[in-house]
Amino acid sequence: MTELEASPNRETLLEIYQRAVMINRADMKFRSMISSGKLAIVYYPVRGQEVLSAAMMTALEPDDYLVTTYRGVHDQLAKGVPIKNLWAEFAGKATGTCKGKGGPMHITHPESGVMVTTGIVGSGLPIANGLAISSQLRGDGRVTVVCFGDGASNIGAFHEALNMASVSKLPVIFLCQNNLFAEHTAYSFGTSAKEIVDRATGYNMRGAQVNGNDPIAMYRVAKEAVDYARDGHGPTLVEAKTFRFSGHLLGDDSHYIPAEMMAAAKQADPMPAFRSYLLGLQVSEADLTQLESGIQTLVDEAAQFAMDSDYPDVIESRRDVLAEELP
Ligand SMILES: Cc1ncc(C[n+]2csc(CCOP(=O)(O)OP(=O)(O)O)c2C)c(N)n1
Repeated sequence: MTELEASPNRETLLEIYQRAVMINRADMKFRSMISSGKLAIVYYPVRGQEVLSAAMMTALEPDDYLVTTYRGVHDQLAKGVPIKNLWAEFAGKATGTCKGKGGPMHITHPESGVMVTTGIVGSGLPIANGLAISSQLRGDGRVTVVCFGDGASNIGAFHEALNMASVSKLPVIFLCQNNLFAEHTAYSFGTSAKEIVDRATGYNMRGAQVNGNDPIAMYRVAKEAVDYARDGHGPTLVEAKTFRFSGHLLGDDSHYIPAEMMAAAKQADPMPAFRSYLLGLQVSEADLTQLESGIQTLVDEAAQFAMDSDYPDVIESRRDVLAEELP
């Protein structure tokens, strides 16, 4: 762990840990419910990327904006989407964040700043610019974070968005969660840049590269980028290095990830490492266990809430779609 001046204090670290555990337990619950046939959805695992997202979202204010992707449950939970409504939306139920009409790939919850979740790779970046322009015009002081993977940095929209954000000094953070694989494609197979952060230079933009699995380093980089944007200096491209501990989606056996690479990543699992670090800060084992079991209860209750909720009435499919509501 790095010990730097702008490091998060003990209270902030506990906040990050709490969010990371929520993500971790939710991810495991989704897997077990899908695997046992209780939930029939396409699921993009986030195990391994918990700390990165928890640290980034802790550096934001509740009304800051977030745009994320299909692999976004870590971002959404860390940003504060109520877990019961998130779970219900995943299950397509009327109590979901979008009344069951969006599903896992379209989680939207403006009350917690989650404005868009998209399944179209790279498409979130220009949308984030739009949100940032609105903040700039209104002078509301909000910062927008847009999350995407390493593969998305090869899409045209990435390059257009970085150029525009730099020209207009938009209050936006481009957070590339570099997990070294795009769908089933290794980084070096599809990405020309040695480091994604180097692409910031081409757009005369501030760039920062960080070990996203280190909560202290990740929080510091996140906070600096947030302060920079909020103070009117413009965007930052953050490349956070991480790893996903499973295939692209649940059911993908990840055979294309070299076994030794997977083993090394699991050996460096950020969750137990973070836990040990907190114990070293004189946080007691009893306090951590209590925190973890409290979160497990919330996750279990959210899953049950989703299962017990009704599916939307068929009329819902026609509501909120056209400007004029149909009778
Ligand atoms: C425009 C577009 N092209 C292709 C796809 C199919 N696709 C879905 S996810 C994905 C890989 C994206 O990888 P990356 O950006 O690294 O994100 P990760 O899944 O690793 O988080 C691809 C190619 C898509 N959804 N949208």
